[in-house]
Amino acid sequence: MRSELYIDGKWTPAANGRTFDVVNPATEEMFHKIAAATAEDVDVAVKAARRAFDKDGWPKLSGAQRAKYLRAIADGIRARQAEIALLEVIDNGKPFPEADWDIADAAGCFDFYAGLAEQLDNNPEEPIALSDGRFTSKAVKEPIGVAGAIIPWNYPLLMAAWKVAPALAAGCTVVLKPAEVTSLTALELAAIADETGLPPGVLNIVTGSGSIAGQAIIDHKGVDKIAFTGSGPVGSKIMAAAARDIKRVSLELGGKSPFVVFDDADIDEAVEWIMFGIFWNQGQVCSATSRVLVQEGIYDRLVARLIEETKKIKIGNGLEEGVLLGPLVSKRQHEQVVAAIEAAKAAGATVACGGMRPEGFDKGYYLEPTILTGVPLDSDAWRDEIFGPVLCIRPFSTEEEAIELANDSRFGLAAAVMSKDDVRAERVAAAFRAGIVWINCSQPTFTEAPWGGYKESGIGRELGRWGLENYLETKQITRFATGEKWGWYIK
Ligand code: TAP
Repeated sequence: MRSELYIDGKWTPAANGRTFDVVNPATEEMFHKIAAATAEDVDVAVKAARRAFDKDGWPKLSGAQRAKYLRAIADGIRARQAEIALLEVIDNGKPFPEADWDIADAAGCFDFYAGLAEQLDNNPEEPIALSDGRFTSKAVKEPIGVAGAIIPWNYPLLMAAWKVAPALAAGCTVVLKPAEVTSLTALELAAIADETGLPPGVLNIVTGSGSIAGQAIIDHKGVDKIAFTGSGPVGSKIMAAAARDIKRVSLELGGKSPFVVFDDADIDEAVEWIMFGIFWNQGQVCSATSRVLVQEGIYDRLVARLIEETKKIKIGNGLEEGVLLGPLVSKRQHEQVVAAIEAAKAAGATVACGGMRPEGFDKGYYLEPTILTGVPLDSDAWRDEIFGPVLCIRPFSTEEEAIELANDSRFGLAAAVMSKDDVRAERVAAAFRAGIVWINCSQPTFTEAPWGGYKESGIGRELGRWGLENYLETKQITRFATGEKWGWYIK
């Protein structure tokens, strides 16, 4: 396990020698210490990234040359997939099969952006037709510069991949800060990148707290772009900080995503996707479909079936065979989710299932998968992100009412609809005010497709070609034909 910062191709302790503890959420045991970067460390990292961008030539490499590094990183991740997945489990708490899936996905993300880096070589410029024939013009794409990436703890390596892969593909250099509670696998990414011979300064990993290391990144004048995934309040702070020197910003924030189930849906299929939409990754998913709306005709039967299946979920240490729900990531997150359930009860909601620390789990940040009914529409439980395995479910009667309830949110990250009537499903999908819409499913995520939210769920899109655009500037180059005369001052 790595414990030092990775800056300018070297492993180094924090400037003041400070560290923070790494705790296994399944056992509450502290098992490691990692360097806590200071603002001084961030400054060294940003200067290394600047030099790698401005002088050492990373952006001048062809896309194909950068793609070679990205593919080598993908291979390096895959070669150590099980070992890295294990680190993710003891750091984050998620069940091993989910961690294994994430790590494979992270490798796939590097491969995907390697492909897009190569395509940059084929499409270096776009000719532009102008109204004045004496001029010719073209638009070219260029990397933005130094990207500061700040990521959360719910998909530690995968979130790192979503930022680092497109940034490097575009020709940017990166200073990445992982979440303090889950820094282990980002450091392994640095080790793998280092083994590929990635030039010093191209990728720098600064572990540490948001208030010190994160703040130093967003305040640094040498950073051209901030790419952030996390909570709304920190997203707001980042936009405000970025505004001071007009840094580019992309934000992927939270959600309170609806899942509308019509009464022609198959109940078992609906229950399967509802459960996947809220219990996968312990519900610590920005796009979790945490507000479920079920048409009256099947509401009672569906809720009964959902409770029956939810009670069967095997809870436990993510390393145990067959576990489908691990502990929440941290003591703080556990306390927040428990407090949200208590507030929902106080507001009049009924706990139809779960809501407690599971029996036999005295240690670890465990919580039963929870279903709340009768949740008032104006309560925090219905309106705010809980970020835990807590589902709010309520009935609706008409399509119009379902759309109105679904869209009545300050968020707009994702939404899902289930119906056997394809025309209706498409109509509802079109009516949702959300950046990601699933029909007859919830959560499947593909590296090729755009990811991001409407309203307070963020700005910009990650993944796919949109993810690459996040790290590119557009430059116009216009030429006045030799031999032509302008004739404004000199006739
Ligand atoms: P945040 O505080 O938003 O943390 C996300 C990242 O931002 C972490 O790396 C964090 O560092 C960093 N950060 C915090 N303050 C910062 C600052 N002033 N400047 C720069 N970076 C800063 O989220 P959290 O505390 O982990 O979770 C709180 C809530 O946010 C959750 O309950 C959940 O509702 C939501 N959340 C949403 C998402 C997604 S994917 N939308 C992901 C995680 C959490 P440290 O970890 O070191 O503090």
